[in-house]
Amino acid sequence: MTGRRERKRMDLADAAESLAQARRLVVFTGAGMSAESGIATFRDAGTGLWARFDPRTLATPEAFRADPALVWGWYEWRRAAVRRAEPNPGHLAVAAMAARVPETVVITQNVDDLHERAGSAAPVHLHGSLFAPRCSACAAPAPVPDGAAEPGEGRRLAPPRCGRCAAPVRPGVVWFGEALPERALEAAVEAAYRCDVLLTVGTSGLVYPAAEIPQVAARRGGTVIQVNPEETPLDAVCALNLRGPAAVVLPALVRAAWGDAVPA
Ligand code: BJW
Ligand code: ZN
Repeated sequence: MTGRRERKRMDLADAAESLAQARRLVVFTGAGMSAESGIATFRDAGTGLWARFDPRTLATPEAFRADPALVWGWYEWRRAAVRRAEPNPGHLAVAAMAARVPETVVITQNVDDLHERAGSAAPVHLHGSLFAPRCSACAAPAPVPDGAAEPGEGRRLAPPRCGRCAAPVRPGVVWFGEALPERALEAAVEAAYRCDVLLTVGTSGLVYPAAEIPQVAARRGGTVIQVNPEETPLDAVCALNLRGPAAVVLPALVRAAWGDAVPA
């Protein structure tokens, strides 16, 4: 009989073999990717943002219209936390994969910049970015505030005004009920369509259309491998489920695939 530990080791070896042979790789990430950098996820019990804050009053266009200072203050607080955070060994492992697989596309639902800071040059940001504020009326890009006026948790802060039309500036993220950025979604679907391996990391797979991306890869015959300490609805489309934290499993995967260390 195969013990659980032995099964886990074999799954890692199988995943590493797929990775080492991949010519076109997609790494699809969610909030769990940045959890070990100290950035809260959304839906983890107790620690997730949605356990402490109501998404209806913070992450919808209606919420911003009703109380722009509440919403802007919340996102300024979160951007400050991201600025203080550092990429974790999982982010570094993703960059290391891109250096080894001929064609790698990193697709993230995260609004932080930790993939970029770890060396993944141009991740596709499906849900926008904390570092791309824009006008809520004319969509003109607005400067990223320097963070000097960092509000505390839950504190209101009036948003700056657009330099072109004076309407309030909004966070450059995708709220519930809003369309995803067209070019990002197209690039993500195309990469999923073409890849031979898709690694889905740290996402609950509950938010659509992003959750379609691993499903597209699976339907097209790509090998989908999941890294997550918990079960998710994506288990069903995954050939291999590596249960564990991203900052541990991803470096182990790189070592098993290419036999060299990930720069720490
Ligand atoms: C670890 C770990 C470790 C922990 N290592 N792993 C019913 C059915 C289907 C769809 C809908 C529906 N009703 C409404 C919808 C649509 C809606 C939706 O999907 N809702 C569902 C929640 C039901 N979707 C939308 O509204 C989207 N837009 C849309 O559909 O537009 C249609 C349209 C078309 C044309 C014109 C107009 C409209 C937009 C969705 C936007 C999502 N926005 C957010 C906020 C972004 C800004 C911000 O940061 O504030 O995006 S919500 C939030 O969820 C955020 C995330 O990117 C997203 C996904 O979350 P993620 O990353 O998966 O995190 P968690 O917390 O859920 O999971 C963390 C995982 O990590 C867990 O599995 C842990 O186990 C794991 N983990 N530690 C590895 N160390
Ligand atoms: Zn404007």
